[in-house]
Amino acid sequence: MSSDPSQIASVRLAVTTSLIEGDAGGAFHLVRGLLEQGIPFDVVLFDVVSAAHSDFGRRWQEGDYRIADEHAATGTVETVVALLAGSFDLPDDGEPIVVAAAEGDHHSLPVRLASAHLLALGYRVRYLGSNMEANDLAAYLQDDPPKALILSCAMSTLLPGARASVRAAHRAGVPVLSGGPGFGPNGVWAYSVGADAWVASPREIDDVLQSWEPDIEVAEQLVQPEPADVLSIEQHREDILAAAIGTLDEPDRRIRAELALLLQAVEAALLVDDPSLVSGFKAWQSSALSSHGYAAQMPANLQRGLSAGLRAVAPGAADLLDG
Ligand code: B12
Repeated sequence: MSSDPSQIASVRLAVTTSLIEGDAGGAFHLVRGLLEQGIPFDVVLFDVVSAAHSDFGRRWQEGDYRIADEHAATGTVETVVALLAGSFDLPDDGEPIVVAAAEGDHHSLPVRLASAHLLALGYRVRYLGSNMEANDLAAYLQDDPPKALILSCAMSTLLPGARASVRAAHRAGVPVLSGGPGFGPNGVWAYSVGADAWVASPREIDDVLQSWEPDIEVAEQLVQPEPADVLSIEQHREDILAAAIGTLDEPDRRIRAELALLLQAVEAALLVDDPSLVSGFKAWQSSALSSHGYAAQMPANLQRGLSAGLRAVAPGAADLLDG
């Protein structure tokens, strides 16, 4: 059956209301109704369930809700996607696929959506969830290598973790198809961390898997060796952050967390050798701090403090941050 856009829009609105109320049963009932009418699974998954979550996320960022409301909505949508995914039998003859979020990435919804979509297409999907530790991932993939690892990364600050995940898959001889906003605009940083392919939407995964001819050695050749400043930051992280905190006037918990994130952005930019990652992150951080009521000079203070902390141990990183 073809999908009626106005019906899809009205169910999407009703699902958004269920998410606000934390009502997974109500949301599941609504989307099951669409499936029973013959609306395609991918339309229900992405244009209704995921889109309702995005609607909620937008309202959340505009400040209408609290952090706990976001957790409730994401938990509710995850339950709905898990229920949908759970209605498929794992096909014996489906092509084996493993789906996971990068090491350090706690965003599980994108991987749940990708898994449900691939299950519906008949793949034999193993879903490993968020923050999959790279060494454990390598051992798991080695035991029973799938056709590919589908790797998600939600934030560019997490690219070092994504690099560890890609390397783990390659050690096991498994190619990596990557996706998520963490890999940058149009996936610009996916290949710098060694991924074999990148797609903008989970809907494109199947086409790539059916047509690609990945070459792990070639993908690894595109990765530059880890810069010395990255190793130096790893060794001195606590000292760098302590020095930066010392330059600020009684920083609260949020500000300390923002400093650590800014340092991660610098590490990620060094890893992919792209200063625009830091400038993009600084712009996002300024607007996030301002919307949480911090003084206009706070972002510049954080940058100055971190630069001072970095200068002695990783001067190239300090230059990058100042640039
Ligand atoms: C839910 C959420 C969380 C939850 C996640 C819970 C869970 N169980 O998943 C929690 C609370 C854990 C969380 C934590 C954090 N989060 Co968060 N989070 C979000 C939020 C609201 C939704 C993310 C999501 O699930 N999106 C669903 C996906 C499917 O939507 P999408 O990204 O639009 O996806 C499209 C494409 O990008 C693509 N795609 C996306 N992923 C993938 C993957 C694959 C494989 C493929 C093929 C395609 C693909 O397909 C979709 C199109 O159909 C976003 C804001 C937002 N609205 O996106 C912030 C957001 C991602 N978080 C953010 C931040 C800063 C954080 C924290 C640092 C907050 C903090 N101070 O602690 C931590 C970091 C934790 C960590 N180390 O991972 C920022 C990132 C900003 C940046 N510059 O990078 C965002 C953008 C919010 C914001 N604007 O401030 N977060």
